[in-house]
Amino acid sequence: MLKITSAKVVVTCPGRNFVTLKIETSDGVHGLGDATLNGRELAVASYLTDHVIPLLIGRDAHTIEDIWQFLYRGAYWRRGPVTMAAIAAVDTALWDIKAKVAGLPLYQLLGGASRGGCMVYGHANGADIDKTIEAALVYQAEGYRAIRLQSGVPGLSSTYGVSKDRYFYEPADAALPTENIWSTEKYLRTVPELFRRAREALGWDVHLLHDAHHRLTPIEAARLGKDLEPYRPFWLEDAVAADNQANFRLIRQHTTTPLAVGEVFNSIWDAKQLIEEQLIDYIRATVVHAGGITHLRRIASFADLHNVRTGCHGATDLSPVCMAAALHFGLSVPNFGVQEYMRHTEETDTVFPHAYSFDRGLMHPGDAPGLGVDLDEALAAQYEYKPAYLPVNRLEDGTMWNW
Ligand code: GCO
Ligand code: MG
Repeated sequence: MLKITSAKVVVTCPGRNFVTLKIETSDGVHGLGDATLNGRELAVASYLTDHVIPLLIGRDAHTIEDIWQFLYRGAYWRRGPVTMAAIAAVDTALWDIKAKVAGLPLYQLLGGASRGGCMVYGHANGADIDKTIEAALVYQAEGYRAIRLQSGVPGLSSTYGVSKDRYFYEPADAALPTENIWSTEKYLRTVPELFRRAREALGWDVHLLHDAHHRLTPIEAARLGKDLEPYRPFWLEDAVAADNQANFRLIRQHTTTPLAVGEVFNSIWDAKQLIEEQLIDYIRATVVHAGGITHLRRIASFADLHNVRTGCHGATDLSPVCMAAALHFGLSVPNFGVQEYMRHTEETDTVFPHAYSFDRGLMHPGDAPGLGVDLDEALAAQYEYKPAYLPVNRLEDGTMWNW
């Protein structure tokens, strides 16, 4: 038996907030799990410290599935982003430990590599179409095979996906939520033109993606999907909120543009109808927000039966610990689609030294035993937690809308 002897939560803010669980064992081997929930970080930190860590001490670190079931069924209050991020952190840390004990990179325990690397997409954005294309050309020159395009919308002073910095996009930018103004009409006039111009400038050999960030109604999303068809997008992401999974039926009936959704999903049940009815093409659920590697594998296996491929969320609010886990998972899973990759800042990368790397549009988790990521605790302690919220959206008449 490999006893869990201690566990602790480290909250650090090297440019942005991260919550990390560290589990230690009787053999001196430790494991890490990401528990970051953007804008609600301390809720997960408390859930872990006050309600989960006391349950872990003395358990066998090798019994990953049993501990997952214990934390899921044993909470009685199932699911939800806070609970599932906490379970994910435990699960990821335990996989890290198991792989370190085996002396193997985690992907070897998940069945081994199914491909040479994971195709990733980068984020090209700009205040207008010209600037977005300019940014996309830089990504293309760097070897990216897939690029997400987001552009400012004429008449709107700010919108989702458009960054103040050329390379780093950080939407959780204020101690209280910033208010953005949204107009679907203005937005729907801009995106097809963005894609037309992008195909002209970038050609047809690169995959182009777009995120509508939950702002459309199903019929509006159907129209956008149709308008984008001539430019063959890789996917249209989060066209509508999926609280009601049946929303996607209407979109599906009208367009062949591939659909991706699920970065906010925390369980297989959030995606059951979407997958079973083949209403989507890519599932965006990721390690930290969907119950860890154990649960994400279950979602991916179910998706595989229905021709749905993975497209894990990989924004900057997911720490390098999650990124590493996602790459081990992505390298091994048969129905891998693409992995999102938003570069972390240098400060973040130094707090979390890691073995994963980027080469000509593909990422590899590296061959260090375990996840191949560590946490420099002394450095982490120098970056104190800073409250930060994601923005909110209002329509031009003041009505609250989805951000
Ligand atoms: C994406 C996402 C992010 C989210 C962010 C919220 O596709 O990468 O939509 O940009 O907005 O992760 O915390
Ligand atoms: Mg998104």
